[in-house]
Amino acid sequence: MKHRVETLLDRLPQEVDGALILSPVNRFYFTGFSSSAGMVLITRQGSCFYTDFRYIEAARQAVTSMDCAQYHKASDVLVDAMAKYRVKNVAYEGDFMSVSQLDRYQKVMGDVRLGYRLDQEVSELRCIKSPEEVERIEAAQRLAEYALEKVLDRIRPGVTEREIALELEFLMRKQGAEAVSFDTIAITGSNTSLPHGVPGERAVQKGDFFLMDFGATLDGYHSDMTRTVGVGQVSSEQKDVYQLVLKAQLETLKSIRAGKTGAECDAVARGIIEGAGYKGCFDHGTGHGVGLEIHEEPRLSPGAGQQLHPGMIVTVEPGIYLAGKFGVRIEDMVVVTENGCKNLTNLPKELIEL
Ligand SMILES: [Mn+2]
Repeated sequence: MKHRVETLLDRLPQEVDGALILSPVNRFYFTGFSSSAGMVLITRQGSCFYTDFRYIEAARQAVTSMDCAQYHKASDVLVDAMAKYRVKNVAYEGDFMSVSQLDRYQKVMGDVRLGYRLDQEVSELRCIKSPEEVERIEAAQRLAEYALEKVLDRIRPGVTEREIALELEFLMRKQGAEAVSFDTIAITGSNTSLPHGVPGERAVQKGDFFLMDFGATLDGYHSDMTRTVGVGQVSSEQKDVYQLVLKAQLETLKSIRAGKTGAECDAVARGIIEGAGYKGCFDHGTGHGVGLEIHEEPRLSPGAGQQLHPGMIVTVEPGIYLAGKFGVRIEDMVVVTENGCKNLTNLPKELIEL
């Protein structure tokens, strides 16, 4: 955590004396402590985590990277804090603060200027994962895989989407997940053509696809995977589409390595899918970063000019969606290395016909 604080300070322009961190996810990133209320002040003269009565005792035990102090309201301590750490120009999270919140803080702080947006610097820090962060994400992924392997036995004609979604969530939580990464997608039949379909009362039928996109959260870190399976024998059209998505996914995985841009990797999947005549049937990005948030930098999408670096974790999740018929998506999570990538997803991807 100390290293993160120092790296952020190194990256901020010289004329900025400190950083005011208010978002829960970035507070957790810099302190390792999770709370619904708090404020992190990082400065060149020292750093402090401020929180209220509900959290202060736990924070004092958990936060080792900086001082801790109690407040009733953040606005009560802002002026003194800025004076104590001799801050005149403080960076803030432009992506997080609302216009009215920024206004309110600026009024309270008087002469101290909220003069620099630090979103870029924090995002660049967060998207390179330390070995410990990779381990946590892998551990979260193992929980999701455990759930999927168990739930495959339950997917049979008659069972509903909601039942499978709940079962996946129950199994992940029972195995130790602190939460699900996002609203579980477990859909079947023609619903599978909805990339973010919502599980409902629809029942599984023979010959349909069943698509599951889900993940677990562990120690604050997320996992993300998608598998599409056949319920009994599927049609030759379904098979062909599945094989094409799998090919796009495998080729994109092969293309990933440090130095490539997100757009270059995205173009591999898009080229294969559109080249086979499915233009317009794959209109979301090929992948995204995963970490303390389920969707974060970097992106694998058209126009994503950012280069990949070792330690970045991204998903690779091409799909083909045929409205009113069916859809297929296959998603793994990988960590970028110097010469390629390491797949953090262990489950097979060959078409399963249950
Ligand atoms: Mn995803």
